[in-house]
Amino acid sequence: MSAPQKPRLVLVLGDQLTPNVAALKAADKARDVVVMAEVAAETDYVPHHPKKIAFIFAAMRKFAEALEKDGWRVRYTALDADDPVASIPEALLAAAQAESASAVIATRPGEWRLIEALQEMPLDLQMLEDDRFICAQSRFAAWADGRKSLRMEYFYREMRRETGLLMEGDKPVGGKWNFDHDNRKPAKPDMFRQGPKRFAPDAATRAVLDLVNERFSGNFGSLEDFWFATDAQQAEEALAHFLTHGLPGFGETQDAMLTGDPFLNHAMIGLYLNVGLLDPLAVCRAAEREYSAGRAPLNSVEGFIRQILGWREFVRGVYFLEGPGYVARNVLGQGGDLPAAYWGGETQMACLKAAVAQTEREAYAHHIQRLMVTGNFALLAGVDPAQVHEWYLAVYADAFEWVEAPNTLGMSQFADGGVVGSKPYVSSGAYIDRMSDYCKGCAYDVKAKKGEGACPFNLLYWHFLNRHRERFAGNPRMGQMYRTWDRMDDAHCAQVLEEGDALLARLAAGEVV
Ligand code: DLZ
Ligand code: SF4
Repeated sequence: MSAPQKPRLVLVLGDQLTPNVAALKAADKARDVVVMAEVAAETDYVPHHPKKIAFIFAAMRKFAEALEKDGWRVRYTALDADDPVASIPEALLAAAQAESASAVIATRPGEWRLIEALQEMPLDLQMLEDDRFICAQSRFAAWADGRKSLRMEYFYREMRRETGLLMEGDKPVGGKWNFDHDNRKPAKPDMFRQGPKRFAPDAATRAVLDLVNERFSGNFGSLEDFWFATDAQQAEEALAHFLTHGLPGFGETQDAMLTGDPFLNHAMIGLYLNVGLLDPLAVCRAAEREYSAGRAPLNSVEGFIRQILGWREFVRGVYFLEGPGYVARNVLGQGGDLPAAYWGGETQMACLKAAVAQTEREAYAHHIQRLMVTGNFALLAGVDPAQVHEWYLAVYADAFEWVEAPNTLGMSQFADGGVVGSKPYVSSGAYIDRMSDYCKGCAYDVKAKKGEGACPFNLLYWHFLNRHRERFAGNPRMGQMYRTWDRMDDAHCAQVLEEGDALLARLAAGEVV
C-alpha cells in the first residue's frame, strides 16, 4: 500500500467564496486542507468601511461552515483567535507547518499586492487563473492585442456575440447594441420603490458585527443597520428581489440621484458578485429571461447586462493587462490632498455631502454619484489620484482593486492617460442639477458661473479644462468645450480662473468649501 499523499493547502480568500473557485475545483476533498484567514494585512491596507469588513468576515465564516458541511477540512483563523495570523502568507506558512504540507493551490487574487506576496512565500505555489469571469484573461489579452485604444463598447459587442446574450442571430435584439439614450432621466421620489432586499443579521453575522465594532469603530463608516446578504442563498434572494422589483424601472433612472433615496432601482449586487456569492453569467441570463418573458423593458435589461458583461469584464481585463504599476499612474500630474469632506468633514456642497453621507451609512453609492459627484469633484479639484483610489477602495463594500482601480484611476480620474476612457469625465454643476435634487438645497447657486455663491463645479470645470488645455484641446470629443470657452469674453474667463485659483487655494489650506 502506498503512503497517503501529503495534503495540499487550498487558499480561499475573502472574495473567493464559491465552490466554483478555481483552487477548490482543482483540489481533492479527501486529501487537501482549505485555508481561510481573517488578517490585519487585509483589513488594514486601506481603512475599509466597517460594513465592508463585516460583510466579508460574515460571508467568509458562513462559507467555511458550508465547506465543512460539504466534507472539506477547513483551517479557519478568525481575527480574534487565540493564535491569530497577521497576513495571508503567514496563515499559509502556519498551516504548512501544522499540516506538514508544502504545496499551495491558490486562485489568483484580485490585487497585484497580494499576488506578489504569495509569490514571495517559501512554499510551492500553484496559482490558477480566476475563471469566475465570463471572459478569460487570455481571451481579453487576445482582443486587446494590437488595438490602438481599448473601448468597452467594442469589447461588449464581442461578448454579446460570444454569449448570445440579447442576440437574434448575429444582430442585437432591438436593432441596437446600447439603449443608454433612454436611460438618462431624472427621478422623482416614489414611496413604492422597494430598494434592495434586506436581511436581518444571523448569529454568525452578529458575532462578526461585535468584533468589527470593537476593532474598527475608528474607521470611516457606520456599522449600524447592517442588512447585506452574507451567503449565496441570500444573495440569490437579493437578485430575485431586484429582478422583480428593480429591473423594470432600473434603466430610465439609472443615472438619477435623489436625496433620501440612495438606491433608486439599482441592484446592489456588485458586492455579492465580487466576493463570489453570485455568478456573473447566471445573473446576465436571469436578467435576459425577464426581458424574454416581457417583464422588463429592453433599455433596463440591456443597460444592466452591459454593466456586468461589458464593463465589469472589461475593467478586469484592463487591470491585469496593465500590470502592477497601474495604480501609481498620474498622467495629469495632480497632487492635491483629498478634502476632509470625503471622510465626513464639513462641506457646503449639498451634492458632495449627500454622496459622502450615504457612503458613510451604506458603504454604497451608485455609479453616477461616484463618477459625477465625488470623482468629478476630485478630478476638477486637482486631487492626487492615488488618494482618490485609496478612498474608493476603502469606502465601498464592492471595491476590490481589480475593479476599483480601473474605474477610479482610469474612468474617473483619467490618471491612466486614456486606457479606460477616451476623455475625462468632468462636468459643471448643470449636469448634477439636471440629474438630481441636490442643488435645490445647496448653499451654492448652480446657475452662478462666477462671483458670490458660484457653484464650485462651475468654476473648476473651466479651470480644469484651461489648465490641461495642451493635453485635451486636440481630443475630438472635447473640441466643442474648448470652442465654447474660447468664445466667452476675456474678462469673464479671467474672473472664472481667478476664482478657481482662490477656491483651489482654500481647498489646499484645508478650508471648508
Ligand atoms: C477586503 C478583505 C478584507 C477586509 N479582509 C480579508 C481577510 O481578512 N481575509 C481575506 O482572505 N480577504 C480579505 N479581504 C479580501 C482581500 O483583500 C482580497 O482577496 C484581495 O484584496 C484581492 O482581491
Ligand atoms: Fe453640487 Fe453645485 Fe449643485 Fe451645490 S450647486 S449641489 S455644489 S452641483
